[in-house]
Amino acid sequence: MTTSTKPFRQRLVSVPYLKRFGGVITAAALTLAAGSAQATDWDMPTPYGDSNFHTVNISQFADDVREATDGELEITIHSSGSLIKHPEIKNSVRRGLVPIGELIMSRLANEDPLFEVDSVPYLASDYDQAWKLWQASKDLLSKRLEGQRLKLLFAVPWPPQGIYTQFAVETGNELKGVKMRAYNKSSEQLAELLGALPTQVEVPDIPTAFGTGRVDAMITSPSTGANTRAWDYLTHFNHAQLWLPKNMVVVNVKAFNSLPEEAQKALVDAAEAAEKRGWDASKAETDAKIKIMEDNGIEVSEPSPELVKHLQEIGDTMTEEWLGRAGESGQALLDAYNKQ
Ligand code: PCA
Repeated sequence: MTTSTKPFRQRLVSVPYLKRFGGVITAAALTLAAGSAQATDWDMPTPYGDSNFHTVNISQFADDVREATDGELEITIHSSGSLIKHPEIKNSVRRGLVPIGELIMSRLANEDPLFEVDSVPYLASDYDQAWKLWQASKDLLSKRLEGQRLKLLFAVPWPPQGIYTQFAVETGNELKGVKMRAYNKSSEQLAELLGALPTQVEVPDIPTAFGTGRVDAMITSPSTGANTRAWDYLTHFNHAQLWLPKNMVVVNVKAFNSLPEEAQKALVDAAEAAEKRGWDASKAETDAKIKIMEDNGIEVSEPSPELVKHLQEIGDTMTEEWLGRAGESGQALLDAYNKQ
């Protein structure tokens, strides 16, 4: 964990919490005791690694905030779940253990199906559709988060999701009984409907999960495939373009409100720039990472008509099932999306 060396910094992480994570608390405790805090240090956990384009994007976001506030607001990124593990990031921000954090939106599917709308197969499977879906869902999702005293700063999609295997996938029937790595409710459900055996594995744990035989296949993007060196344990990538799940950056409302007005503005402005930059980076990432995989011997293919049909049928079942859970708000969201 990184500890600020600058004096007079105020940490919004509770001391027992820092202790639990083995942090050095003396400087922070002294600073608070001195009561002379002039600038603010924020710890920002993310589940993803340093080289990932999302992490590069939030690092730039942190730089922009530092620059715009003249160093008054310093955001320190803690990547790969090193400070807080993915399943705890949202609640840690909510409870104020950390003021800000990044997580994948669809991870909140169990508390509210609306957060999973970006992971329903073939509902929005290219960047234009994903953007429209985001415009149609942004206010609704922001309101839900506000109810938890969280402010949604921005959201950026991963490249379209596909299927990684150790053999060619022609119809999808080959996936029966295969141990499939999943990362949210939809990927788990999709794997089940394909007859595969899903297991949730966080990105930093992917190489070990393959190395130890916990999984033999995975659903993810070209981005995560290349970042986790898929070629070390897999041979095929089917670019099925199922959905584009989004990461979001949320901030604790109390922490946000405690900032001086200029810093609040700096944060919101930097967030707006980060969202735009992130969407562009995501688009560029798709082709760049597919090329890296091909260069490393992964056979990349487009889905056959049989596979598309199979996946679309599953997509229809999942859309219906999702609507059943999401109810009227889900229908309103779909209507707003279809009007875009
Ligand atoms: N990478 C993340 C989320 C989606 C993606 O492309 C993962 O595989 O967990």
